[in-house]
Amino acid sequence: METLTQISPNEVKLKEKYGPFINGESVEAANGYIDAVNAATGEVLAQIGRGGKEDVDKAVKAARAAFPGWANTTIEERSALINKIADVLEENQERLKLIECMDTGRALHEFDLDYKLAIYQFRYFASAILTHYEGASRPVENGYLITKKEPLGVCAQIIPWNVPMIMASFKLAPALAAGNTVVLKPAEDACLSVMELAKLIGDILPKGVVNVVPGYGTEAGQALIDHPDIDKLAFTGSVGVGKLVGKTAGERILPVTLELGGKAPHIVFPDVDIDRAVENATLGYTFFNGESCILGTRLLVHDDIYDEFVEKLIERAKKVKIGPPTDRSTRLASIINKKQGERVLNYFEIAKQEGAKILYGGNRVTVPGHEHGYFIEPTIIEAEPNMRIAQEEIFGPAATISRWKDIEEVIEIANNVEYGLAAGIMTTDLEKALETANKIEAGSVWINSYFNFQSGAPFGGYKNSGVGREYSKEALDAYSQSKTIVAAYQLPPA
Ligand code: TXE
Repeated sequence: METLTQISPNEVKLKEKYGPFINGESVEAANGYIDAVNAATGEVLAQIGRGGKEDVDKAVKAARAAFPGWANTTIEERSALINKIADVLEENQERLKLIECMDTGRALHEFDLDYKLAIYQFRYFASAILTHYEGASRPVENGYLITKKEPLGVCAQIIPWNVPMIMASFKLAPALAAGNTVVLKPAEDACLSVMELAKLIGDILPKGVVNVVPGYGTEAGQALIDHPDIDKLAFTGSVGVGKLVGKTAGERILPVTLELGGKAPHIVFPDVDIDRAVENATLGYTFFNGESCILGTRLLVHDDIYDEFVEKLIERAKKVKIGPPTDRSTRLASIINKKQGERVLNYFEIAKQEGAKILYGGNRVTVPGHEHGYFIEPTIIEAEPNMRIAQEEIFGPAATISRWKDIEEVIEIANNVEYGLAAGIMTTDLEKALETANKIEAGSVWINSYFNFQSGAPFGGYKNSGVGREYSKEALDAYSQSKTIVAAYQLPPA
């Protein structure tokens, strides 16, 4: 693969303007446009619609009008069409990866995983829908009982900027498979690949089935969750906005799926091969540029190997190549924007004030030609488990590290956070690993291999990490409702 350091918007043939995608076409945004910028260089890549009430209303109306037709397609038809979405994503993936790389500032090589997961997601739900809703009926006295699954209607979905295509696929695939129509609001900070996907989907699905309204959270996002004609809310993002979405769902009695933050423990037992464990731990806290809720950001290392592990972890951190996002050899690139970059750096200051020790990193670095970007060193912080730096989501390439001696004690530490999205365990003793995994309060636990995503494996959080599960048949249930029909052969005697 060619090594590129910088790509111009022309090379990936970006459009100048991406208005909201409504009823099968890109339309003019009612409230004008905002700049989509290259996170690392600051270059304006394109204009995206500044979605507001009017655009959201049009999108919901289009989704509502498309709903009966889509809901009445057979599962075989829907399956075939969703597979076609996977096909076009596959065909267009190299271009979309470049677009997303520039838009988010993340290293290009990472998008191989993002797009693999996104494509799998559409394929998985295209297939799962064929077997999930098998007919169920049974005789009852003087008649029959039938249970059936029905789609919910118009789903409002809001996604963040860190992994746009993964997020779009997690939201769209199960909703469409279950027979719903959608209004999706991607993040204002990175949505170009999703706008491109909308166009590709527009060539496959009937008009109005998928609508995408870009824009700010407080404008397009708020207008979407407040719209009176939606039937389901699905959100991935911060806990703060998640609570707002949850509150709206509660007030309006709408089903809701929330995927919020994380602060995953990564527990290292003393029996591990230290070099391999260091590799897995490094991947676990630096991948996705550190901007992901599933990262293993709390390293809990057994006392017996702690010193050697720390030494090797630092050596490994020194080798993580920081560079231009579009260079395929780069392993760590730019944080999405100044606000998030400053937030990460501020956490390092908080850590120091709390008495935590920065063992390596902690600084912003400059990459020539990319001075706009926030490139942050992989950062290792020795901290007490109750310090803010070890409790709050940093969303940057940083991990805290602390030692443990007793297994019950480390499980308590692992669970003593508000989050419960993911966790990692490294050991050669499978019995110990499974026993520990059982006691960990997290939706996903990866043993000896961080980010071991598998199709069909429910993904979601315990505690403040959210409500509901994606990536599995459970998501089909989250986008459907059951109806029970009890039919008697005849009226009871008068
Ligand atoms: O999130 P927001 P931000 C965490 C991470 C990060 C922090 C802040 O710790 O540092 O959140 O990130 C839309 N009504 N995560 O500020 O604001 C917004 O436009 C409706 C974890 O970017 O939650 C975007 O599309 N929508 C996370 C989406 O919500 C609103 C991924 C997420 O943005 C809205 C991202 C409103 N009032 C950040 N306000 C994860 N779980 O992976 C904002 N939005």
